[in-house]
Amino acid sequence: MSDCIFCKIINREIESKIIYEDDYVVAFPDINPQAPVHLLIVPKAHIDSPLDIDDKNKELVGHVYVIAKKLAKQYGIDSKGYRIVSNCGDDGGQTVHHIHFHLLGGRFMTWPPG
Ligand code: IU
Repeated sequence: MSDCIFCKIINREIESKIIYEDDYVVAFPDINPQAPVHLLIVPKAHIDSPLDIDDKNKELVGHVYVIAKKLAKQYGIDSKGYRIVSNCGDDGGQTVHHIHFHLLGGRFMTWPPG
C-alpha cells in the first residue's frame, strides 16, 4: 500500500535497521522501545490488522511465532520469557494499520497491560 509506513520500510523506501528478513516477514527494532528488547515482526503482505486474518493467511501467524522464538533466542530473552503482542483497532491501541507483532523481553512484564 503506497502510503503505509511499514510497506515503505519493507520496500526500503524508508530507512530502518532490518535485523531479520525472509519471504514472509521482516523484523526491526521499535523506534519507541518499551522493553530492553523490543522488536517488530511485520508480515510483508499488507494486512491491515488481526481482523483480517482468515483461512487464506492464517499460516502467516504461526510463521511469526516461529520467527519470534528464533529472534528471542538470538537476543537472549528466551530463557526468562518474553511477550508477543498484536494490537488490534483503536481500543486495542493499534496505531500503525499494517499488521505487526511486538516481541518484548529483557524485563519482567506486568499484567494486565494498560
Ligand atoms: P501499534 O501496536 O500499532 O501501536 O504499534 C506501532 C509501533 O510501531 C509502535 O510501537 C511504534 O513505536 C512503532 N513504529 C516504529 O517502530 N517505526 C515507525 O516508523 C513507526 C512506528 I510510524
